[in-house]
Amino acid sequence: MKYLPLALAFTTPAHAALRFGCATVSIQRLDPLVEPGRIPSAHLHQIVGGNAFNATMEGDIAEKATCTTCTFSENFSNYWTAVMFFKHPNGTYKRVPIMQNTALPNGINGGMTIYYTQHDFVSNGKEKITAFRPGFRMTVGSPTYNVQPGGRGNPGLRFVCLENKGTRFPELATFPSRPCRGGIMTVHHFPACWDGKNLDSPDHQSHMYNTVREAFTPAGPCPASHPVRVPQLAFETLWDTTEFNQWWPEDGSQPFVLSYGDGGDSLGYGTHADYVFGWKGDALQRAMDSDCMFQGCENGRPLKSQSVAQMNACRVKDFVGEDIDSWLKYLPGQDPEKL
Ligand SMILES: *[C@@H]1O[C@H](CO)[C@@H](O)[C@H](O)[C@H]1NC(C)=O
Ligand SMILES: *[C@@H]1O[C@H](CO)[C@@H](O)[C@H](O)[C@H]1NC(C)=O
Ligand SMILES: CC(=O)N[C@H]1CO[C@H](CO)[C@@H](O)[C@@H]1O
Repeated sequence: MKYLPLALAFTTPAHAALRFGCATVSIQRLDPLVEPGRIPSAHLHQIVGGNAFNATMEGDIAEKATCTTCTFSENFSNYWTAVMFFKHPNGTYKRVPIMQNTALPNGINGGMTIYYTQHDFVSNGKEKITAFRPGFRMTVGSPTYNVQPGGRGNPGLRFVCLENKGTRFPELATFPSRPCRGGIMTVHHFPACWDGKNLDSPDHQSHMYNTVREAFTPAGPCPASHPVRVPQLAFETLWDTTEFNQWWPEDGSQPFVLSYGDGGDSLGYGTHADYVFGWKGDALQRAMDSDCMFQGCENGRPLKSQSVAQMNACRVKDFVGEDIDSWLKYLPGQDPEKL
């Protein structure tokens, strides 16, 4: 089968853009950003990146990790999202497997595709892109959004009904309303305007400002309150929903849910993602200042990279130790007898 290019076509690779795969480092109920220190956290996450991921993460995690599941080998950021489940008409839940994206090296175990772009895929918008600093963290979206927050919602948070792994359009604000032949992709674009001062904020969002538009198209200018343009960070996760299409409910209702229970009637508006910066030294700044594109940034030009086997070998201990893979009566964390 022939796949379409992963991203929009580009002709002049004049400015830096990072795109790389990260294998799953852990799937468990921890959330060091929103619920620090709580074991287990309220809902399940899929985490990729460095092995310093833990219930509590403070300071510069690049100093604490020893490996990462991402292509770029010495830089230990963590990236996480909710996990997708299928709700069978018989009322039980099954975790949806994560599959590898197209255009990445073969054999990556689950995980996500991570992007750090400048303005879009073809230019830097003639602006200096300032890398995140040690200790920086942020979230985008919120599990509490259970209605459409006006218009088409946050244009950076999208679902794609895949015909195959290369399908990118249309981008949907909600879970697809029909079975998708090639699975479902979730996309999380983070805000790219920073206040220039705070590494975090009480809601993990107000130090950032969102000018993001759909589908990696150029974002608007940063406002005076958040004047510093940082890399445009985005995650893509491909969920292999195909084995569940045979059980699509007869009443036509949408059967997929995110791990905090959003989906079904609330359609997935609560989709969200989290980021903790963990590149060592000035590695990300050097990449953003360079002209490298995608795989062209690997092998020391300017970033050191590692093999898929090394990526897959990095792991975080399971601190929670609960069953997440059987047909479950409740989503992890939602058994009323254990709340
Ligand atoms: C994770 O946190 C626990 C305490 O909650 C600590 O004992 C452990 O050393 C930490 N692990 C890592 C890899 O930082
Ligand atoms: C629900 O359906 C699945 C798939 O057929 C099956 O494996 C599971 O045991 C069923 N659970 C119940 C409670 O019927
Ligand atoms: C891949 C990459 O950029 N690696 C860099 C991570 O950070 C260290 C500095 O501690 C650099 O030496 C690596 O080149």
